[in-house]
Amino acid sequence: MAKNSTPKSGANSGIATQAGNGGETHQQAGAGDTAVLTTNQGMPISDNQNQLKSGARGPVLLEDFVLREKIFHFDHERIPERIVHARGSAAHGYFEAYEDLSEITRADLFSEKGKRTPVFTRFSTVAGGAGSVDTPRDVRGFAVKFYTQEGNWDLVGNNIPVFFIQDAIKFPDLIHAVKMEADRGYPQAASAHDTFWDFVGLMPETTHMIMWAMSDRTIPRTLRHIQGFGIHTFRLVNAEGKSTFVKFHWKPKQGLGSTLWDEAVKIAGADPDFQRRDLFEAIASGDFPEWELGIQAFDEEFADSLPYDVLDSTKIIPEELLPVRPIGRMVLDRNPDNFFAETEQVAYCPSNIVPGVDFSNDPLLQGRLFSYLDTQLKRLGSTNFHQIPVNAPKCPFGNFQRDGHMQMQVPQGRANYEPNSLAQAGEEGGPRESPSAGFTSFAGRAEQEEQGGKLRIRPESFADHYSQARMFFRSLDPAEQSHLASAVVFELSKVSLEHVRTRVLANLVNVDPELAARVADGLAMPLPKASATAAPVQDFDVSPALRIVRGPLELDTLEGKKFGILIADGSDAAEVKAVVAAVSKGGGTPFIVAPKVGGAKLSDGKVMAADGQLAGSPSVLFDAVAVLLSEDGCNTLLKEGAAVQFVMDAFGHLKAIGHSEAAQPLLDKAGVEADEGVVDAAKFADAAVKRYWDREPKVRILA
Ligand code: HDD
Repeated sequence: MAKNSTPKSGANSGIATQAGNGGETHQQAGAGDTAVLTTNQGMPISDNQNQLKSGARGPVLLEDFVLREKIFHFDHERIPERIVHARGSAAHGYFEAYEDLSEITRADLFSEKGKRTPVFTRFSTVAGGAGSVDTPRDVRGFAVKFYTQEGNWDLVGNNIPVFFIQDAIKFPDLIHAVKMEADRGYPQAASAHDTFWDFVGLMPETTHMIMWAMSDRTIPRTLRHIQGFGIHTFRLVNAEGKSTFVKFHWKPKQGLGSTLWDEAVKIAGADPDFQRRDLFEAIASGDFPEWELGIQAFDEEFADSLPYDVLDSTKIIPEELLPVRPIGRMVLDRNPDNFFAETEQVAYCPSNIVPGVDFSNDPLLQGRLFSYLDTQLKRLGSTNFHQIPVNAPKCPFGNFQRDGHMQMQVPQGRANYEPNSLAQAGEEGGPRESPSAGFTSFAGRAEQEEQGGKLRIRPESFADHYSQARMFFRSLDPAEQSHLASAVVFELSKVSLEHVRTRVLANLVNVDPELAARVADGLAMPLPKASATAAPVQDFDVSPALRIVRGPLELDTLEGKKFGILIADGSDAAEVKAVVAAVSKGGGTPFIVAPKVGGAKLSDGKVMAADGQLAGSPSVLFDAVAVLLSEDGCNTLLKEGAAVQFVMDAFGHLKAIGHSEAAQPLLDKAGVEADEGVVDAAKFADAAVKRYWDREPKVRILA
């Protein structure tokens, strides 16, 4: 063994300084800066490369406090990940009110037209761990922290307007059932397994949400293309104390978009961080995603007129029945500076509300009001988690709560109790309650108290589990209905317990006999009789607003989308440039793919650099592709599986394919058939604005 050398190093990497309480944290020095590397005690470090040893090749000394501090800190870097929604991506931004809403709420963020309130928004998957992939079939969390001038308001919703269960006491059962099975520790981030469907079959209240979960909603194209919902009925309360029921809706200005299942599975392999990367890159490039906040506002009389209970989180109020009124917009315009400090440590609590917002008696919401605060203590380790910059209010705040682990504030004086009369002695007396400006809970209706007594019951008005599931299924576009039926077949095919499959089928008969028959056929199982229902199933009017495919939020646009342009040596320079220009002009992002990342030599003799190598840039990463090859280039790529797959997947995923004439043999080899989505390179930008749903029966057998 060669003798160790003992190089000396003066490398300084950087130090972090933190502003005062509630301030923001900034990295102040990078490689090459002159700031001196120090220990956490501020002592300058002379050598960050070598431990302190007894002799050049001897053992390490316990005395090496520099080493011990560094390793000690490293050993404790991880904190418990969220039990649900562990994998998330977030961004800063602002909310801007469209109008003065003081008629229905005294909340300060809605008090005047144009008023801006900072936000921090975190999107997440639910079931997978923090290191799981971005594209499993799963609900997406949509949590917004509004830093209002009267405190933080957390609207902690999902991309689906209903929930699996009606009462919070079932949440641990639901989550245990969907997460990895207890003995084997798999499957990760997947609902396609025995225990989840066992729970679903036995809990018919999950049926409406199951329809959404098996629809294309749970395989979104990007996080920028999802809708958000507050789900529960909340209250907005004005200065006179008048309450209005509301449901909150976030509509993406980018439009709604989904993937196909085969595509989502392949993205997971090609880029496990696909959605995180997309959000980060879009914001970094100045393409700021935006959502419109809307409310469905209604009174008790309207609520009483509905054939379902507005306190039941498994129900929606169709937009056709009660339109969504836009009240503002959210723009996400800044990536976090540090993933851990912000995205990981952000602590949302549905119990964080502000004057002008209040809860309803929804039993799911009521349980959440306890759970989140409790969970933050376990995750962040201290009751002072509200002092972490991303969690701290941006308005002044103060009270007589003191001490605790990791207290960052340094309160002055003796006033740590109230009432006190220290001010009379010229000392600081501390803050006082404000009966006029402070939050007061909405008093509620007399009848609600009359229903009193301590009861563990599910109200009769929560009994219908199928009518809205039926409405949802029948509202979808036929393409989406096929995807949904196929998703149920896929998931149930992974269920090994036959009686579980049969029970789910029996529940599906109540939703829609034809859907149940399609699923039974897909499983090659007999169709059982309908299961018993607790309430008659009703035929509600369909709600076209619920569609993604050919629905009101599906936008035919290049904006905010990414397009893969496959080139190779000899590709026509003018043609490549024209396609790049057309895509860019429409607001899309062109991404050059070539066999080698250094690029390809085009017909004009110049090398065009690639954004990605073909093997690492499959077409699943793009919204549409252009294949611009010379005859020679095409001949070479005919022997490259990745090139054939690039085209084959684009076609199979119903994407537009623009191509040079010479690329035709590659298209033929990939099994591409002519249709309106397969076009000459010159027409690519026009064709690339959408997917070609009508192509699907040619490429896939669906249930
Ligand atoms: Fe929850 C996290 C959304 C019901 C208990 N939930 C969490 C997050 C979202 C939701 C988006 C992640 C927030 C973040 O980005 O940090 N949860 C919902 C929605 C629900 C819902 C839309 C129903 C309408 N949740 C729900 C119930 C309970 C919880 C009924 C417990 C009784 N949820 C939690 C939790 C989590 C959480 C365990 C995990 C980490 C955290 O809170 O901060 O407390």
